[in-house]
Amino acid sequence: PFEGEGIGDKDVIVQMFQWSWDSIASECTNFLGPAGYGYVQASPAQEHVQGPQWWTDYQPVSYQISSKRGSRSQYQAMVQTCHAAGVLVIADTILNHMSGQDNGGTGVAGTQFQHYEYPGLYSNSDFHHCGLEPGDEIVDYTKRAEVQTCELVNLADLATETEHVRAALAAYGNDLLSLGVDGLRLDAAKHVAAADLINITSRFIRKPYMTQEVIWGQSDAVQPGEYVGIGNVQEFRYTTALKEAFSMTGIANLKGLEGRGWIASNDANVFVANHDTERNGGGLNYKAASNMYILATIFSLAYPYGRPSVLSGYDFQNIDVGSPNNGAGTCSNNGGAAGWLCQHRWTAFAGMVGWRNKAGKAPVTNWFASGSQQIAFGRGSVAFIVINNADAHWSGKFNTSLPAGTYCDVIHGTITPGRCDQPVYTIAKDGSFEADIKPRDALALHTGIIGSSR
Ligand code: LM2
Ligand code: CA
Repeated sequence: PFEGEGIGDKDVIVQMFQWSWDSIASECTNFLGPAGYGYVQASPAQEHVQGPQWWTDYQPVSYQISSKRGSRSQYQAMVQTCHAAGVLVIADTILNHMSGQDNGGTGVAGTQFQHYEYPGLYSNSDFHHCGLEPGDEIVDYTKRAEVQTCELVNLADLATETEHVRAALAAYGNDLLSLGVDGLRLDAAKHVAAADLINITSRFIRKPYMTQEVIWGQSDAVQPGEYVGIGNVQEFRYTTALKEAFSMTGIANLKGLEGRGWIASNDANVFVANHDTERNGGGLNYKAASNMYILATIFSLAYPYGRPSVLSGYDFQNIDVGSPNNGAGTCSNNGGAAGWLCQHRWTAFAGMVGWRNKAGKAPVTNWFASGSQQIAFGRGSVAFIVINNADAHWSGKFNTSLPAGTYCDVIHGTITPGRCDQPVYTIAKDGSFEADIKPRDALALHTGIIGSSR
């Protein structure tokens, strides 16, 4: 458990990729809080290298809270505003490395740096110089020392086993915690020895929610299970499995995600896409054909495995391009605007956040599959979902454990609390209902939104 855990039952994280602090604050008030999102994950907050690309944020040059997304005071105001809206804040933190630019430069807050020299903070001996590969670059993931002490894409690799570095990283985390941050994403956690992370995080002034990026690889020396106990571990096998199931092998085989040797549900953080996988093909992304990205996200919110993250990003043609609209996130009613996608507002996604909050810890009930691409299941007697990932209609009678009554389909109906537009389904006394689900579509009912108000 971490402090703040248990505030309501809201466990969904939304990653507001590259949104400015001011725009996240507004969105907490205007949408994220009312929709029931539990956490907002913001882009890295510390000073970083200059440049138009999004990934400048992952090259720290100092731990001043000052980035392309806004100032320290704007960051603090975002945390306060989100808290007032009932949304906790997760900071993306980079403990593994500093910048990767061989020639040095000036950071976005004015800090002058060289590769391996960050005045007043780190100098050459605070970095690993692994000597195992040309340019000290990580190439062989079967070698533990190489993965953890060589360089990830030339990024100066911190000597996280040393007292000076540990103290500096703990101070960076504690500064964020002092601003009211509730959780931390530990970027590139796999590249830092678990023992080093245990030492650093044990110095925190309180225990935040933590989610660690440990990308699984079949023959990798460093395995995700090593990081359980420090905090949640991101289960990338889930991301791959959903991509394969929805695009090829069929979603009927998604039943029972524990017992596959993955991270246990309580320790896992899962997603259909993050900012890396939506660019590198490691998972589905918003460009996927046949509604697969939407259906996969609906599944991730419905199924009780791991803590789900929903990515909210922007339309891109080129994988390096930075955020649109000068970083100011902007949405329309139930969609994006000014280049932003605003996935968090999509009717199906926002409706499923409410569905998941209602389902809580209730177990899977009434699982039913028709062929390999059509599934339906309930969560206890409070929620029921039908996902049709086939190119044909799925019509017939569905058996649920829901009480008799009329229910709103939160996949298509608007999410104004307590109100339902359309369509409405009637559950009979025996728990059954009739429906016709269109190809590559879904239907979701729960007891939090009953009946029709018009
Ligand atoms: C992560 N997790 O482990 C982030 O999720 C991922 O987005 C980061 O890569 C990576 N680790 C380092 O924090 C991104 C981006 C890279 C980019 C780095 C550093 O995907 O392309 O690398 O951030 O900004 C860029 C250049 C690369 C260059 C490097 C250093 O693309 O060619 O390497 O900067 O100058 C020579
Ligand atoms: Ca390292």
